[in-house]
Amino acid sequence: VKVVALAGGTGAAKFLRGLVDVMPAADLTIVGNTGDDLEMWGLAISPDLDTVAYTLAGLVDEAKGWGVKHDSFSCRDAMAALELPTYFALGDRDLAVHLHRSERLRAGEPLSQVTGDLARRLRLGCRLIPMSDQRVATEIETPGGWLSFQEFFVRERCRPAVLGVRYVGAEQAAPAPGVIEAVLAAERVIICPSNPVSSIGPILAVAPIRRALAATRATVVGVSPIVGRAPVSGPAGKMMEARGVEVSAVGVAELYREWLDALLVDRGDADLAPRIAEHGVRALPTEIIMRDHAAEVELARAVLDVAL
Ligand code: FO1
Repeated sequence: VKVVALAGGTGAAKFLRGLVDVMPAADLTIVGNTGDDLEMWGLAISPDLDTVAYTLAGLVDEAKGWGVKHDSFSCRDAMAALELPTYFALGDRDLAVHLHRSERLRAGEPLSQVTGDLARRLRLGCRLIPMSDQRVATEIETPGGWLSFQEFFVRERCRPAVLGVRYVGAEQAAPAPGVIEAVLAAERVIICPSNPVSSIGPILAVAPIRRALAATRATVVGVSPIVGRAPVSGPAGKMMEARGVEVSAVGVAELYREWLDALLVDRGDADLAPRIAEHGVRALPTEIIMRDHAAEVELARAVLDVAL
């Protein structure tokens, strides 16, 4: 079965680690969010692509859910001593990827080519494609003005109120090579358990990707990143409120209603099924909290087993 997964960072990466245990990695194409990308110390950083790649390669720092395990931060300490910005913590080992990516982007290679090559070097076995080779920047409107995603998320620790969210450049952005073909050829499209506004939102903001999702014959299955009235992690709640949808699996279904066939929700949210059905989405109560690798595998199996 050919599978396409739309993915953000940590939650998606854990889910995908389960998925490659229950299907041939060669049949999987991951389309990654690049709305969180940033430049730091002159380097091009793609946090969500790296989180997915490090997690599938067994290199991720499990405690943080991003970065490389057992990393050191000597470069950051030296930057701090020079009074340079260090709010975004790049580890010494992590820097290898950013240095290499930046060098190739500067030489004119597209991000998709660099990412595909990195996936091969890390022996992921599946395809990892950024949503677009053009820059799409997620920005958050706060009472103090617009912030880049990482300024809001890391520097300001998600503290400011969220008044709005925009995806700068999405209108003009083309999907990266292979994205549309993969969606159209897929038998299953998975919307990973990621922030629907800041992780999946940027991918859906690229119009040809939206159209391909509407046209594909694949069964489109999502996993809710919201349990009860709160996100499993991160600022999805504030962002969904800014979007004017309820912070619950119902709001997730509403945001994805044009494309989604089924949504895996927490067992405790089973009573939301009729309201989710109003959006044309079938709710499937499941254990969706990934406490350990066995739970990641179980959740992946549940997503592949969905039959409508
Ligand atoms: N998240 C943080 O909260 N603080 C950091 O200093 C930080 C550094 C960082 C470096 C590389 C990388 O790939 C990810 C990093 N992240 C950090 C995580 C990142 O902000 C998030 O994964 C997202 O962009 C949200 O999906």
